[in-house]
Amino acid sequence: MPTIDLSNITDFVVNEGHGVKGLSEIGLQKLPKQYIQPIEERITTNTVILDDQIPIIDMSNWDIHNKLVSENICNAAEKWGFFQIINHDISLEVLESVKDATYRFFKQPAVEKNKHSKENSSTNNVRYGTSFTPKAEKALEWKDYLSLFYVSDEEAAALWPSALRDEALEFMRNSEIVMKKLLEALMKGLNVKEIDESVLMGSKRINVNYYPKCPNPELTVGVGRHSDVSTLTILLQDNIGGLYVKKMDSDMWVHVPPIHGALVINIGDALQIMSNGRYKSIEHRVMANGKNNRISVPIFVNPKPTDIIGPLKEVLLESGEEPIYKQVLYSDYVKHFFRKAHDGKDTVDFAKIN
Ligand SMILES: O=C(O)CCC(=O)C(=O)O
Repeated sequence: MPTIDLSNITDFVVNEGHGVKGLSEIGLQKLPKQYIQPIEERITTNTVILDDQIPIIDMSNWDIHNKLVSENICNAAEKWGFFQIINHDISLEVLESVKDATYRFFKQPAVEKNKHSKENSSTNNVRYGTSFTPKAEKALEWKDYLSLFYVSDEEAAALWPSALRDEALEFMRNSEIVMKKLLEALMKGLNVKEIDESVLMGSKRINVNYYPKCPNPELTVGVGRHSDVSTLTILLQDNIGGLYVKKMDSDMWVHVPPIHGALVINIGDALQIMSNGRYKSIEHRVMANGKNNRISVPIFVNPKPTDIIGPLKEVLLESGEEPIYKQVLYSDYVKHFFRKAHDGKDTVDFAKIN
C-alpha cells in the first residue's frame, strides 16, 4: 500500500493516477478538504422524494405493443427525461461481462491506468481520469473514470485497453439496436417521419465509472449536478444505488433504484434542443457511498462533432412554435460543457435564443 503525503493529494490522485480508488484503499478516515462540496451541492434526505420514481418501461413484445410502448417512451421523455427499460433484449451475460471488465480495468496498478491519462495517452479518444475537470473545479468529485470515444472497431482494437475492450464493444453493439428503437419512437412522437441516424446517433462514447467507498459520503458527491450533452444516454448501473434525478419543475430529487437487468435511459441536451424543448434533459447526480464501491457504464449517443444541431424543422412546422434554441456546432457545445465544472442545466443556455 503506498504511503502518501496528504499535503499533496491532488498529485497522488490526479497526476500519479491513483485516483480516488487509490485514496480510498489506503484507508483514509476523513474526507480530504479538496472533496468537500458546498452545502447546497450535497445530497440530503430533505431534498429527496421517497415515494416517487422515474417510469419503468417494459420493452417486451415491442412489435405487438409498439404503440403503447412508444407512447410510454415519449411521455417519459417529456415528463421525466429519464426512465428505466426492462426486457430490452440485451442479455444479462453482456451486461455482467461489461461490469466484470470495468472492475478488471480499475483493479490494475495506477501506472497501467495512467498510461491513458490526458498527459500520457497517445490519443484524445481514450481518457483515464478522476473527478470531472479537476483543473476547473472548486471541489472535486469522488469518482474515477475511463472514457472511450468510438471511431471504429479497428481503432478500438489498437487503442482501447485490453482489460475491457471486447466487453465494452459488445455492450455498445447491443445497445445500438435498443437506441434505434427508442429514437424511432421519440421521433414518431415529434412527427418526424424518417430518423436521421447520422445526426442522432452520429457518434458514440462509452464511459466506465468507479466510485470507491468514501470516508464521509455526506460531505461530497460522486458526480455533481449536470445534464448530459448527448442525444440519448443508456446507463448500466450495478446493484448499489446512488443515482438521483431531479423531478421536473421542482427542487426535489428522486432515487433511481437499481433493477437487475434494467438499463437507465435519459434524454440529453442535444435531443432537448432538437425537439425545441419538448423532450427534457434532466439534471442528475450521484451520491458517494460509505459502505460500498459502485460502478456504472454509460453510453452517450451523440451527434457528430461536425454536425450543426438546432430545433428540427418538422417540430417547428408541426407545432407552429418559434425556435427557442439556435443552430450550434455540436463540437462547440461539447467544448463548452467540458471547459467548466458541473453546473446543473447551465450548459443548455449556450444554445438558447435570448
Ligand atoms: O453513475 C451514474 O449513475 C451516473 C453517471 C453520470 O451521470 C455520468 O457519467 O455522466
